[in-house]
Amino acid sequence: MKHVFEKLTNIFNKYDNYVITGHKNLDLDALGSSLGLYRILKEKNKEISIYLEKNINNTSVLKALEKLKLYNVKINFVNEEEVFKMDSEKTLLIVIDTHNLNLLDKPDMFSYFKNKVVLDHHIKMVNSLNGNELTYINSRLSSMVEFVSFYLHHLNKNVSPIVATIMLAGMEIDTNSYNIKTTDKTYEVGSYLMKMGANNIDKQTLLQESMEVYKKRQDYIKNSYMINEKMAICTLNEEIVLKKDLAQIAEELLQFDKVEAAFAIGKVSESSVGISSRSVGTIDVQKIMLKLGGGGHKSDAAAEIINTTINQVKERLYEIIN
Ligand SMILES: [Mn+2]
Repeated sequence: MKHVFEKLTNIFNKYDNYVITGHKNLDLDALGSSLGLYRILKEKNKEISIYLEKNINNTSVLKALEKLKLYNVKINFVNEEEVFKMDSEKTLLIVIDTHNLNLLDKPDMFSYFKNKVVLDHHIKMVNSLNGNELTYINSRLSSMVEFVSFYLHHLNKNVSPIVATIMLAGMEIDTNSYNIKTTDKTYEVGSYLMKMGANNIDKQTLLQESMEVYKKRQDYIKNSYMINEKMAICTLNEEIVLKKDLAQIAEELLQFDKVEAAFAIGKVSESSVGISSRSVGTIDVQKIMLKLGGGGHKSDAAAEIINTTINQVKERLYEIIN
C-alpha cells in the first residue's frame, strides 16, 4: 500500500481545502476512518471538514460524536448547506468507505466537486464512482480504518485516544468482532490503535445497543432455522427494517453450531425486499447474492430486489442454493 500512500500524499499536497464524506447511514468505520484522515490532513494547517448527514440514526455514531465533544476533540463537521458553499474547483472531495453513488447521503456532492478521491474496501461494482485524482478500492482490507491506520503509521502520525477508540470500534464492527475479513494486518492495526490509547471501556460503550433493539432481534433469531446442513435462514415479518439490521441478524446466525452461511430476508422499503448474507468463509455468499442482483464479499454480501415478496426471495434463494 506504500505506493498508494505516497500517491495520496502527493494529491493532498496539491490542495488547501478538503471535505471528507462517508456513506449515508454513517457507521463507525466510515466515521473512524474519516477522523483518521482528518487528522492526517489537519497537520498541514489547511481547511478540512467532514460532512455529516442531517438525521443520524446510528446510536454508536451518536455516542462517538458525544465522546469527541466530551474529550474536547474539535472536528469541523459540516452540513449540506455548508458543503455546497465550498469552492467546487479548489476543494478536494474525499469519499471514503463506499464507491457507490446511491450510497452517498447527497449524491449531488459528487458532481458538484471537480476534484475527487474515492477510497473503499467493498468489492468493486460495475458502476463504481470514479475519482479523477484517485480511486483506490481494495477488498482485502477489513475496513477503511485499517487503511487509514496504516496511512497514519506510514506518516508517523498519531490520533488522540478517543479517535483511536472510535477507529478500533469501527474495525470491530466491520469484521464482526474479528470474525470476517480479518487478516494479520487487521490485528496489527488493532495493536497500533491500542498503542495510541484506544480505550476498551469507551469502545464497549460505543458498541452497546439498546436492550429493546437487542430483544427484538432475538425474537427474529428465535424463528430462524437451518435450510440444509450448513445454512441458516431468518425471514422477518412485513415490517420495514434497515439493511444493517438484516446484516446483523445474518451475522449473529453465524455463531451457531454447524452454520457456515446465514441469510436474513426482510422488507427494506415499501417496494423492495432485502437479503443479507454472511459466511464463515467456506461458502461464497457473494456468488449467491450476485444471482439475486446484489454483490459484496465472499463472506459478506447482500441484495435488494424490487417488486417482490419475502417469500419469493426465499424461494429464489432455495433455487440458487440447490
Ligand atoms: Mn467499512
